[in-house]
Amino acid sequence: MLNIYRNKKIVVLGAGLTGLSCVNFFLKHNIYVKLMDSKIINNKFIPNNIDFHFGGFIKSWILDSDLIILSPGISHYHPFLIEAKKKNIEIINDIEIFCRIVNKSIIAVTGTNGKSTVVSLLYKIFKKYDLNVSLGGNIGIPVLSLLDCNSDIYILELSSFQLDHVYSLKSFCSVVLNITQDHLDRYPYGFYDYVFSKLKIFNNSCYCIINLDDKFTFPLNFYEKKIITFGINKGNYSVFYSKSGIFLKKFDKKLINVNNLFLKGISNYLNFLVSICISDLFKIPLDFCLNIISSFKGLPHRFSIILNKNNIIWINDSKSTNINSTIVALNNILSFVKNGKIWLLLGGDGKNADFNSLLKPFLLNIKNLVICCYGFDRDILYNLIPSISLKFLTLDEVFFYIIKFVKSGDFVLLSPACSSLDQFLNYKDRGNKFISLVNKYVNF
Ligand code: UMA
Repeated sequence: MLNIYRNKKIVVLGAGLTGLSCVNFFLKHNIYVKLMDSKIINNKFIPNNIDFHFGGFIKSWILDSDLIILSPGISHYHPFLIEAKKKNIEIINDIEIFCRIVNKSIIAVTGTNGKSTVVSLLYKIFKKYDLNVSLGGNIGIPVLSLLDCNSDIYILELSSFQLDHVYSLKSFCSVVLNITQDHLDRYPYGFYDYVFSKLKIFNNSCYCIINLDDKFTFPLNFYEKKIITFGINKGNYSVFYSKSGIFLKKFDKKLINVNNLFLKGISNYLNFLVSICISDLFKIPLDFCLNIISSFKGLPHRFSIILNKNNIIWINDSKSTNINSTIVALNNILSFVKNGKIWLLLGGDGKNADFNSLLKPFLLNIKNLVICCYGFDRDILYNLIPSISLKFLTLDEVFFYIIKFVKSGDFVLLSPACSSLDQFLNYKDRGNKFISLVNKYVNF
C-alpha cells in the first residue's frame, strides 16, 4: 500500500497541523519528503532529517515533484499549483492518504454549520456505547494521527477544503448537514463550486443522509443512492411541530419532547436528528442515544451563554464564521428577548461573502438590534443598515463601548459572521478574548 509513495519526489505544502502530521507519517515509513510554508515557521517542531523551506514556496520544488500533499488552508489556485496541475503532477491531501489505507467503517460529516457539534456528539454516543471509535479531521485532529488507534469506526469531520483533494473516500454513511455561502474567497467560480466540493462526500457512500429543507445537500446522482432524509415536519427523521409541543420523530414515532433537551434551538434539533439517524445505522438502542442527547451541553464558542448578570446575558458564538450561522444565532435569541436590546458584535474577514442576506433578519428585528461592526470588513457591514449600526476598529473597542450602555434585559451576542483571521489566531482565540473581557470587566 505504501509502496506507491516510495521513490516519489514528494513535497508537503503547509507546516501546520496537517502538514506536520503528513511529514511524520511519511518519515515513520522511511519515506523522504520536502516541506514548505509561505510563512517563517519555528524550526523547533520540524524533524531534522528532511529538507524544508519557510517564508515562501520554491517553484522548482513544486514543479519537479511527483506528488504534492496540500494542507487545507492553501488554495489550489496558487499559481505554482495551477502550473503543477497543467504538468499532471498529482495533488492530494492527508484525508486521501488516510482513505487509501483504512478499510474500516467511516462516518463522514460535512456541512457549512453544525459539523463539529454532530461529530462530537456522535463520538460521545459511540464511545459510551463501548464501540472502538476514533474522531478526527476538521475538528482539529489530523486524520493520519488516528491510524495508530486501529479503530473499527472512524468519525471524520470534513471541510470543503479537505474534500477538494479526496478521491478514494468510501464511507459507510455520509451526511451534508446544510450548505450556505461560506469560503467564497477560495472558490472563484462561486457558490456552486463550493457546493460541488461538499457533495464529493457522497461519492461511493453506502448511505447518504440529506437535509430535505436544503436542496443543495442532495447528491448529484440522487436516484442511484440509498438516501435517508431529515428535516422540519418532513423526512425519515424530523423535528415535528404540533399543538402538544415540539418533538423529535423517527418516521411516525415521537421520540422525545424538546422540552426534555438541555440544548434548545432548531439547528440543535436537526443536529440531534442526524446523530440519532447515524446511531440507528450502527444499531445503538434509541433510549441509550436519547439519554446522551438530552444532557448534551454543546461545544465551547457555539452559542454558549458565558454570563447572566444583572439580567444581561453575554453569549459567545465566536464559531459563527459565516452569515448563516449568525442568522441561526439571532433566531435562537429572538425566542428569549422581550423589551431589551440585542447588541450584535459582527466583524472580521467576510471572505467575499454577500452580506445582503443579513438584511432580512436585521430588518425584521430593527427595533431591538444594535449592530456593532469591527475588523477588516467593518465598512461593508456598517453600510448594510447604518441607522442601527456602530463602527469600531477592534473587538476590544466594541466591548469597552457597549459596557457603558448595556441594561437589564439586554443580550450581548458575539456572532461575527466572519473569519477571525484578520485580528485573531482563530475563532477560539477570538472567543477566549471575549470571555476574558467579560470575566474581567463584567463578572467581578
Ligand atoms: N500556509 C501556507 N500558504 C498559504 C496558506 C497557509 O504556507 O497560502 C501555511 C500557513 O502558514 C500555516 C499552515 O499552512 O503554517 C497552516 O495550514 P492550514 O491552514 O491548512 O491549517 P492546519 O494547521 O493544517 O489545520 C487544518 C485545518 N485548517 C484549515 O482548514 C484552514 C483545520 O481546520 C483542521 O482542524 C486541521 O487541518 C486538522 O485537520 C480549522 C479551520 O479553520 C479548524 N477549518 C475551516 C472551517 O472550519 O471553517 C475549514
